[in-house]
Amino acid sequence: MANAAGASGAQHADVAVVGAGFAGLYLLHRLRKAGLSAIGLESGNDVGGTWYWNRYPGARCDIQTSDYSYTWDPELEKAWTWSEKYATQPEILRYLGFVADRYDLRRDIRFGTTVSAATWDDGTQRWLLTTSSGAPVSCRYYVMASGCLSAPKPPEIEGFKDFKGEVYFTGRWPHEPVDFTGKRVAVIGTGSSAIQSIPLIAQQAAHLTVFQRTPNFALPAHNGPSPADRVEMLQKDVPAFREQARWSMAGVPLPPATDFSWQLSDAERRERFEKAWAAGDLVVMLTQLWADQAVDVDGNTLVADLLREKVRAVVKDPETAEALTPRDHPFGSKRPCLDTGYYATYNRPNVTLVNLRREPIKSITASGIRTDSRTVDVDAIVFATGFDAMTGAITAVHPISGRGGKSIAEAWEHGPQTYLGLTVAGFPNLFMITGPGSPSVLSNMMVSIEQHVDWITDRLVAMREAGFTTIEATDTAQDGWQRHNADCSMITLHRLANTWYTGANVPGKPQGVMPYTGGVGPYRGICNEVVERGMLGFRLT
Ligand code: FAD
Ligand code: N01
Repeated sequence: MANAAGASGAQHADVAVVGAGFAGLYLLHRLRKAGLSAIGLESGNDVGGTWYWNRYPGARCDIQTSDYSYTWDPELEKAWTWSEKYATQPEILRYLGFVADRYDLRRDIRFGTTVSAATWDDGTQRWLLTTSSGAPVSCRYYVMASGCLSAPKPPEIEGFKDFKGEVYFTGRWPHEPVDFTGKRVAVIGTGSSAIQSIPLIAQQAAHLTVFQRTPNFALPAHNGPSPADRVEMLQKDVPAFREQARWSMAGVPLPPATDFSWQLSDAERRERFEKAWAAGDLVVMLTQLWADQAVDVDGNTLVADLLREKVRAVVKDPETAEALTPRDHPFGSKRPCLDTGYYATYNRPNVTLVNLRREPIKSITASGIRTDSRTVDVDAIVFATGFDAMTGAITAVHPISGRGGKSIAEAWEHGPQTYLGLTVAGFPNLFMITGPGSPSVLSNMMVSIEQHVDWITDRLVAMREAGFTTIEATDTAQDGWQRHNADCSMITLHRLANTWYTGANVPGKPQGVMPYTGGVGPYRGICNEVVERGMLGFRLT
């Protein structure tokens, strides 16, 4: 619990936690249990983070909910049962509300409060956070649990403000019901958010026009009850299942395939592929086919070709099928999507695909969207245009001013620099949950979030016991971590795609593979080793 406002008018706490999503909630719980006072600061009016904001039709998780759940309390695991293999946004939000109630977390959170700036004071060795409402916050430790996909990308399309109809952002969907019945609707974008919402919007709208710049790979979710084999595997030994996930590459306990593509016949490869297709699971398709699928272009092309066949098998119009077929990036180098009836939607008479590679958007007008070759008048535009990912929510706090007054924006001018994706040299006592340079979005986020929350809380407790009050990464350690990240990213194919993983989706953003590509298990081992070797790479005072 935080102290009331002090003489300076600031509210004092040991730790300020920005964000009340999966990360912020677990962190608040752990800090409280450790006897540290904490205050949560959240822009939204309730808990949930991603699942509070992304209320668009069809929003679901794409990691099976058996894996996409908290694992830190066995009693909590027993107290909640998911209704589906991939739960809907309302169910995940209910789960987070249930957790907040069960552990009485809301009382430590200031909702409707955005942190707008943060300044380190060398004299007091504290951070002072400026907030959009209420008292500023003075804290010893400042943790950005602010999300990797929480800052929607502003639409950079000319004329956006001229449109007179309804405007929606998938990442800021209204809380009130939205009804497209009888309306002409445009969706801009064909990433995961669009691919989930398009089939449902098409069922309601009089006409739906999808504006696609880059087609994505998408697999059928085959949603329904959790698969029996997965439930059995989990129930047989819950702690072992969770531990295996923690030491896996992607945070899901499936050992990757070890045969190489060239060791398999065409028939064997097809058999494995069809099995993965039927499984309706991204992690299965990304890791279970052959060992070279994620690291070698030829091994990857074999998967990608089979996936491309599937588009042609469903979409009747050959020109539309070709436009929907991804050809510009290896499978998995960009986040693939999980869909329910996505491709079949393009066989509906009320759906049109506009291929922006052939006819780019020129502008948005008062009545619709103008491309190089036509104007499409609509009543509503849905921007499914994504996020300023991984760094957007951090740099939106401006300035975050560290030692000597240097801001994070300056320190990251050429791209994010971190030590372990957890800390930044020159910014003492600042931590990020799933920050750039950690496995983060390349994993089941639950595993990565819990590992970061545990690591940070354990470090704060150890520091308190040893009488330290500040912790800061050294420049040497940070430089070394950057080099290691770059080396790892040369092994996978992520560098071959223009994606939000690399910053390429935001005009002007420095580019480079932002998440750590070495896997969550190896990463966990490194974080543990840092501790075992006396906080290697950190200066403690
Ligand atoms: P968030 O849930 O993003 O919460 C961060 C919170 O911080 C937000 O509520 C935000 O309002 C708040 N905040 C940010 N800046 C400030 C500020 N300056 N002041 C105050 N508050 C602030 N991951 C998976 O592993 N599996 C999935 O299936 C999956 N599905 C996803 C589906 C969607 C639609 C999206 C967008 C993402 C999905 N993700 C998935 C990633 C998802 O973001 C994480 O799994 C997880 O929910 C992140 O939790 P978090 O607490 O770290 O961040
Ligand atoms: O965003 P995206 P998202 N003009 O960046 C297009 C997670 N998630 O919200 O590719 C025209 O993927 C852009 O085109 P291009 C998941 O990790 C998970 O869909 O840049 N088009 C692209 O098609 C996911 O990866 C789920 O050429 C423009 C789209 O908009 C991440 O969140 C569901 C444009 C943006 O796609 C982000 O997904 C939802 C412009 N000016 C999200 N600007 C699950 O299923 C952008 N685009 C669990």
